[in-house]
Amino acid sequence: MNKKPHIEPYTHPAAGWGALKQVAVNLVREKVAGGNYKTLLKQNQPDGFDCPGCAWPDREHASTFEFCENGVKAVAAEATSKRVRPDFFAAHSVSALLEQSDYELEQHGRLTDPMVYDAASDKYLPIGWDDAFALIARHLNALPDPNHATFYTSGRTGNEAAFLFQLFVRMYGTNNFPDCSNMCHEPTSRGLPGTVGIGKGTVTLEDFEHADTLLIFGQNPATNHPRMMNELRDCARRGAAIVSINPLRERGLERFTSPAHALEMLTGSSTSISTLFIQPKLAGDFALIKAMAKRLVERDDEELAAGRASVLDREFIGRHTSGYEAFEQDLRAQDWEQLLTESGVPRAQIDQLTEIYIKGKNVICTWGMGLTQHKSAVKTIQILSNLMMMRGQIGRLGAGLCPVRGHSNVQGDRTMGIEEKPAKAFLDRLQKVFHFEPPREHGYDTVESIQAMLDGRVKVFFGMGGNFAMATPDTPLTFEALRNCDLTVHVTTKLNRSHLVHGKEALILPTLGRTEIDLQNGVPQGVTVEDSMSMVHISYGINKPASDNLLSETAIVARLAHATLGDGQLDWLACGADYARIREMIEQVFDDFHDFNARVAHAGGFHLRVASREREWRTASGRAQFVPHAVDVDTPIHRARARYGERLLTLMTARSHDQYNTTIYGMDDRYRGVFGMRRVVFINKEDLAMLGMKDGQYVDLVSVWEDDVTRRAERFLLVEYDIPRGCLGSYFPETNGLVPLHSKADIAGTPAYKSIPVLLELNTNQ
Ligand SMILES: Nc1nc2c(c(=O)[nH]1)N[C@H]1C(S)=C(S)[C@@H](COP(=O)(O)OP(=O)(O)OC[C@H]3O[C@@H](n4cnc5c(=O)[nH]c(N)nc54)[C@H](O)[C@@H]3O)O[C@H]1N2
Ligand SMILES: Nc1nc2c(c(=O)[nH]1)N[C@H]1C(S)=C(S)[C@@H](COP(=O)(O)OP(=O)(O)OC[C@H]3O[C@@H](n4cnc5c(=O)[nH]c(N)nc54)[C@H](O)[C@@H]3O)O[C@H]1N2
Ligand SMILES: [Mo]
Repeated sequence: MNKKPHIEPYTHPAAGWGALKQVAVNLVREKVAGGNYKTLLKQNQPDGFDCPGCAWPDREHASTFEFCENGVKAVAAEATSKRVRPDFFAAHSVSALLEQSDYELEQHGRLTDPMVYDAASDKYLPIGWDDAFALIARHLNALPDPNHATFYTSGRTGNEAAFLFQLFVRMYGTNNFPDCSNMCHEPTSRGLPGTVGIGKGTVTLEDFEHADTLLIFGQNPATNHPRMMNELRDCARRGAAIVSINPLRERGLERFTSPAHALEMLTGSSTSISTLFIQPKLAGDFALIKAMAKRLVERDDEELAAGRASVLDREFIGRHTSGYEAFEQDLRAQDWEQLLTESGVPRAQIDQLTEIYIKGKNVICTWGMGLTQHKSAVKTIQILSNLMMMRGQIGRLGAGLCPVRGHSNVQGDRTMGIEEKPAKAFLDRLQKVFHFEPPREHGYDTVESIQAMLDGRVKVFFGMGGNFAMATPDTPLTFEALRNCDLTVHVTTKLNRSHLVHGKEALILPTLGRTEIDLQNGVPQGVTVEDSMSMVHISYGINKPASDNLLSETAIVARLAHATLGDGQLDWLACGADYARIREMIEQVFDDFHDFNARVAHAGGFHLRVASREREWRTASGRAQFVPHAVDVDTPIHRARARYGERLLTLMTARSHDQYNTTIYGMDDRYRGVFGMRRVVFINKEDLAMLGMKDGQYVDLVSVWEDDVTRRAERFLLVEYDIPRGCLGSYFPETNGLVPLHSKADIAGTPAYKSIPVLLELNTNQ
């Protein structure tokens, strides 16, 4: 395991034995307590717990191997036998801990007790739970305006805790709900309502069984959603056309051996996944999709002129949509040259891709962070849904839109009201059910919260999970923002840097993970989650909690609300003692959750109705909406390139195979052939030549922005890679300091983590 860092191109199919070997490695490394191996067999089973890994749904009758390598890592990380106890903090000052890497910090294990920061000794000291809640309540109640506090949520929080959290925060008086979604699929959530009326995907797993064509945009499922690979494999075996659209030739999207299929493992056979691999420039997807739409119109003209059937679904367009004519006019007026330049995809490939799309009777398009973390992300998602609407590929069996979410309950948290721009109808309902006046003005999202902390407009930061300091952009500025607070609080399972970059006063509140038994008054409680395809199910932990002094997230919210607001409006402690009570409250607020307790008791849970899936369009016009958009040709990247010429490159930051967001499990990125290191930057061969640099040299990455700040990330190894010219790839969070706080997606505010204009400077300490 401790081989020297090296690059070694991966030539095997993704998953397979390599993945199973990693499973064993993780169990050993985490010293998972003996009994806990059974944890893995209960993962994503009808009577087990929901995997905290990702938001991909589960087959109802999952095989016992319906866990995946990276799910195992997530579970093993939680089930570790290592502990961070008060004596650990007694031995390490905060300044000393700050010297450790993110990897080291997480490796110390599970937090066992609530801790409070002591400025005199620069150490965290134990504190009782009641005292911790009293401290937070004192701060919150002393603020002149509830908007001076901000409440972050990372997407692992279950529905019950999330619902109670938003209710507490709104009763307290603010809509300041930054969340990980702001950094993730926000452009999906903001883009889709404008076209199909609702910001969620329209497919279920059943649709994958009927699809004959899949378009996979900007996603690396072999690493980030390994269970999706089984779906892709089955589609490929059935002869479906699968096209990957990704600047990097991701190995997992080429060939795959399923660890869930014993025969494949034994015979060493694998399935070829992608029929076609299209490599646009970074952020070139908008132009590419627009080019497909334009080509579709041209092809339609040709077919009609030849007396053949239209390649558009004119019936769907006529009956279900609005705005098609203006959209088509815009496509006709669009200059081809611009589309080719901006997408970086040759005309022949665009034609080929469009033919595949036309041939598809049932097309599903999926997308991940490759589409959302760019300036023009909202437009991109809108034009993608418009492309699908042109052929009626939404709202019928085997076809539709499939945004692939990240955190296991990020979609559910949003459904529950973790939303800084809540809908009026939702607030009206809260008001009616709970008899209080909810705040109406929009709150701060993630980037706005950072700015508000910097400006002193926010003085209290409360984090329900996550690693705010490292996941967000402009790292030094974010650190300054957190340090500017009077109080920072983190509800968390493990130690991370956010706990060390703290306000004047600070608390660490340790919580149960989803794999652990959650007893309230001696009764085991389940928590519900909603996956990426709107399936809601209940999850019961099966492991003994990491410490006797942990509280569940729900109990933490209940006791904090009790301490801050008292019981005048709601009996908070009673809610925290029986989660079924919270589910009853949820069903009063959301019609879709009727009979919640009864329906969720059914194995496999239930599907939340997604109106667009049934061709009910909740848009202003009541129809699915075509929205013409121009190609952006004056973005910060364009302007930087005008200034620096071809030396200016665009950097994207993605996940390695050995990390869960800011949690680094190990130093390898197996499928991309990187071993024992993370500070690498993938670069095209011709760009190396153009810069006069060589594979194996070290460089500093310097981002270019329209302010006077120098943002630099030092000493990255150049790795020649199959990536388009002008594009670079690296990992997050090492590179987050390069992302300017105000470089973000229009409308959605998502940091443009995959569009960073950078220059490379040789690092002379070779
Ligand atoms: N094991 C593991 N699982 C995870 C996570 C994890 O960290 N580890 N994170 C979870 C979370 S929160 C999320 S959001 C998901 C993320 O899952 P993904 O959406 O797969 O996220 P990324 O690793 O950021 O990689 C995105 C892919 O987009 C490609 N890409 C980059 N820029 C562009 C572009 O401009 N156009 C196109 N077409 N492609 C581009 C990259 O090459 C990469 O293959 O995974 C979830 N699951
Ligand atoms: N440069 C760059 N930056 C990015 C991205 C990128 O692609 N590039 N991706 C963005 C995306 S998509 C996302 S979603 C964000 C992720 O941002 P976050 O959600 O804030 O970060 P995570 O790394 O997932 O959080 C990990 C921490 O969560 C805590 N934790 C784990 N399980 C639990 C639990 O059950 N309960 C509680 N309370 N805490 C728990 C642990 O302490 C762990 O340290 O990062 C974003 N940042
Ligand atoms: Mo995410």
